[in-house]
Amino acid sequence: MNTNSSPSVIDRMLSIELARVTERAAVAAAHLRGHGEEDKADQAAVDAMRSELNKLPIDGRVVIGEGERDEAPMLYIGEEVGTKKGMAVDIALDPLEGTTICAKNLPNALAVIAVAERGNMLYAPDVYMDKIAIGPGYPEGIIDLNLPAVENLANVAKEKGVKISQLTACIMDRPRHARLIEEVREAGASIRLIGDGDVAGVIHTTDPDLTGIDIYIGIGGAPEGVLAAAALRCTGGQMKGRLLLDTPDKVARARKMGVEDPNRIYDMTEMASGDVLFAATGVTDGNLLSGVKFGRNSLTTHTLVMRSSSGTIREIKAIHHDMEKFA
Ligand code: VTB
Repeated sequence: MNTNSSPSVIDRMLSIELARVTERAAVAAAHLRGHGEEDKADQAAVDAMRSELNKLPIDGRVVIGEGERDEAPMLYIGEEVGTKKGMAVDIALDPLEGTTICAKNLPNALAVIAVAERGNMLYAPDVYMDKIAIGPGYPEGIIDLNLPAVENLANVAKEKGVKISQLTACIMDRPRHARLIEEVREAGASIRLIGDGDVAGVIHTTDPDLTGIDIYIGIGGAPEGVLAAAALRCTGGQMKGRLLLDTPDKVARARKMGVEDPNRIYDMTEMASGDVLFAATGVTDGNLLSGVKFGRNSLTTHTLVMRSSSGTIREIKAIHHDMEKFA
């Protein structure tokens, strides 16, 4: 059972509408899979997501987006989206999570969006976040960012009823994780090293039988942390995040966005609270979602749509025949 549920506040019709938004972005990016052009693929996804998002009957505000207004002309933080004739909501989005993955046509690039009631998403600056996450079914509080990796692994193994050597941790392949990787290997766990895409990495913990991932550990982008937290709110699971504010400038930027305690550890329910909707469409093939498939007279998308208030998780395989719309 999903223990993270919340009262239903946002119109549930919107969750299905969100699938259209991520489908469009995913298809736009998929046209450029393997082309080696990160920026071009990202821009295509941004354009597509933005035009679809602006059709939704919401008074939307982007809180996690493509960047600050001066660096991102579209879907920047603070941009108002939607028809304005609906509920006031905050939106976290990443039209192409894993631009490099897409450019190389490697697994798990996604188009992602999350919607919450206004004021219910953490306004995370574009800094790093230390993250740890596990899927549903574990007692509350068994992961702790202040504990060494080996202890977190031991706790998860004990609760799962397996040896540490039967656990797999997902970690991003970065020099900053050298020590963490060593620690996890010394503890005896297996590691899946990923090049990018830690939103997918966190989501993969929710279904270890399918993905082979039990726990996500490591430092990635804070915006991606909020998106991942929104997803886990819907699937169940646990996640903690701490912003890495290691310079006075970052502390000041975070303060401007309302972060008072720079060392605070956020629970997933503090990163995305209340009623949350989440949608992700696969761009490239992945462990949970298939990538966009271009057929002769149709194209196929695979999307996850979830809602925290009901805990419903829908997988939508959509066959689109109106190909010109996606050209
Ligand atoms: C991640 C990952 C992204 O950035 O959060 C990461 O999910 C963090 O930054 O796909 P670094 O690349 O600097 O480590 C991405 O890899 C790219 O946006």
